Amino acid sequence: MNAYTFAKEQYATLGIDTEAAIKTLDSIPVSMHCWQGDDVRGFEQRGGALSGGIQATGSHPGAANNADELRSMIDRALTLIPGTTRINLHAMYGDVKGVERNEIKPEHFAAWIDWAKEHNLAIDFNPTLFGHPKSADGLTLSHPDKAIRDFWIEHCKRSRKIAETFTKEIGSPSVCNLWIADGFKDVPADTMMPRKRLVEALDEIFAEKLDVIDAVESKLFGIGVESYTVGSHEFYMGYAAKNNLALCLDAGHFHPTEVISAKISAVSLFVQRLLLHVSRPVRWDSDHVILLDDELIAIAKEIIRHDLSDRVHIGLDYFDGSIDRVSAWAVGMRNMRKALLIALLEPYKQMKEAEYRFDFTTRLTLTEESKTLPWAAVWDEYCARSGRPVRL
Ligand code: RNT
Ligand code: ZN
Repeated sequence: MNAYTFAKEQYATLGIDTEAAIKTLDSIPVSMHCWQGDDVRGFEQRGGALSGGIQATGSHPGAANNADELRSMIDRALTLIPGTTRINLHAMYGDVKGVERNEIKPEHFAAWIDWAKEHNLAIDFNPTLFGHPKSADGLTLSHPDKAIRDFWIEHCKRSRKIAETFTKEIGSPSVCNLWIADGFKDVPADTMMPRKRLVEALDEIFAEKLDVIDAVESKLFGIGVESYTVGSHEFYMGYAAKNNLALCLDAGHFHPTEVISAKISAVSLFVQRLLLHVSRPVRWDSDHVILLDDELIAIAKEIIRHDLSDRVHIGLDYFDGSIDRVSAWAVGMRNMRKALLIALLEPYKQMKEAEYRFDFTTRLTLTEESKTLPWAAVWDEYCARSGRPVRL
């Protein structure tokens, strides 16, 4: 008997159908972030450093220098990654050399659309509001200067149009996520005014109804923006709920003992959609490659247990320049899917039933014993059937 057949039988005794799990696993989209491929530099070639309090470190050779190189790196990664993959682009990754951010158009992304169609990939999108002279004060959409606000508002409106073009051309709704670094290094006197300006700017950006899934991403702090962030969690939680947008929860954007897995069921009762930026913060929002660790599995379990995969969009968000970048994608994407598989194969029904009868002993026993169920044999089978390597 091979390992998979044995695993299938073991799971069947618990009422778990491994074939159904494999099918569901394969269909859940995971959006792969293009910015791991070039350490978040983009292709504007303005020579500016990454800003906004995020940082890619490491000097492993092979960072993409242009869109063709990036696409061929993604091509290689895709040969290692099973399942439904989407590609997550930032505005600075189009054919945008010499193009100002308030002038970007769908045509600057024509090569990405052609490539995505060829590969049967859907595309998600992000306006880029960092790494630019007009973000140098540390404020963009909340800047006191209306001309600067208007520049970024225009960039965001155009980004939504580009995302809508992806939706239409590819036939799958594009998730368009807005993150800004706006904030202060030191304690501000007026915490209110920048937030009021941000509300006004967002109202303008989202005024036009477009065929995209709009998301907004909060943050606690960044390097050089330690004391105050305009777009805090409470800010965007309120804004998203009130305006029916998706709320983006990034694993690295909260206090060190907070985890996003603990937020999913609560927030999902008040916002229609969530976007997850699955990342690994090491002591700060360091954006390390995600491991198959307890938190990753907890995130996957929250999505699967509550049947949220239609309205919780999974995207990865990390960038490590110290290792091979294709491997960084492959390891992280496979880990996300392994976590989903573990979640799909747990005896949740029995655990829940025990809990409902206040039988916490059985709940604990099932939780712990299920950790050594042979999920890895199912994973190997899934990789082999998908034509992807069982081991990297
Ligand atoms: C930064 C945010 C944001 C970025 C990407 C590049 O802290 O997490 O999502 O990582 O937009
Ligand atoms: Zn993020």
